[in-house]
Amino acid sequence: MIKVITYGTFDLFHYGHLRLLQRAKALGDYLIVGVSTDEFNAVKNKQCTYPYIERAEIVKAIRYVDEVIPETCWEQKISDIQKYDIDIFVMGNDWEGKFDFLKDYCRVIYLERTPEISSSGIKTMIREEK
Ligand code: C2G
Repeated sequence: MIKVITYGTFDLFHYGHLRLLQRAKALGDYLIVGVSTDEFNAVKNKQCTYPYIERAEIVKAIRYVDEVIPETCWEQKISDIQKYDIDIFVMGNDWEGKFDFLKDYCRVIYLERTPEISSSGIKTMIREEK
């Protein structure tokens, strides 16, 4: 069984997130998603609209996702890859190269980001509609 892992905030879940998870799952048989906790988002300087519990529930409900784990820090990836026996690590290519150090532990694949959509863009659109 080929196991795939990816990580992210997945705030205001949108089509770009869906396509990333869809393509990540297509690379293997089992997809684990590390959803960033609210505390870790503060470390990432990322303002979230939805709290972790809601973001994790939404990701867990996506048909391509087999398991959701909390992402609490930058450093957990290597131990996650070993703990969950991961074959492939996947991220959108806005992270191109940033996780190449994981190549010692599993395959690393960066997937094309979906253009024109982002959680921050959605927030801006809603603000401007007011
Ligand atoms: N993504 C995408 N297309 C978009 C927006 C996002 O493919 N239009 C991808 C990102 O590249 C990422 C995933 O969807 O792989 C989740 O995006 P974010 O929630 O923005 O994740 P991020 O804040 O980049 O956190 O340790 C890794 C970090 O937790 C990644």
